[in-house]
Amino acid sequence: MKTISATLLAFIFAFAFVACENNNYDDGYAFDDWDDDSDELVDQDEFGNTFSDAGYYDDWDLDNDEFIDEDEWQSGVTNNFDGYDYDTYGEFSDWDTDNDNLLDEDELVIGNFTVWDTDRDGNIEVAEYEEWSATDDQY
Ligand SMILES: [Ca+2]
Ligand SMILES: [Ca+2]
Ligand SMILES: [Ca+2]
Ligand SMILES: [Ca+2]
Repeated sequence: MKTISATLLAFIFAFAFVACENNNYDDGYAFDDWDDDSDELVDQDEFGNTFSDAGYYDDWDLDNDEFIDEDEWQSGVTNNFDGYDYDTYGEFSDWDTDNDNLLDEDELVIGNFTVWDTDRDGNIEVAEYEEWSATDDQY
């Protein structure tokens, strides 16, 4: 019983948090907003949380069918990453790790994280964040 109520509480909290974050949808996000534990690093969990809360998946999903196909991925990459390097960051098939020809939210988060984490050490540092946030208006 204790586990259930704790889970429920976590759910309610998460829901309230998401609802609150959505109010800031158009304001853009600073590095500190992504770095939940303020250790000057954004790990993949922190990245995924803010990516979801900000509704970026919906931005990539142009026809709102809850999946991202190759055309939508192409548009997203072009719009978000000025000078995207396909050799370095991968083709659609590299992002689509389960090979179903669609990107779910996890695949989109990991793909984006990999692009941002330029030195591939598993954390986005401030310099890496600024590298991409300087070249686009969205993130
Ligand atoms: Ca952190
Ligand atoms: Ca879609
Ligand atoms: Ca997939
Ligand atoms: Ca890094």
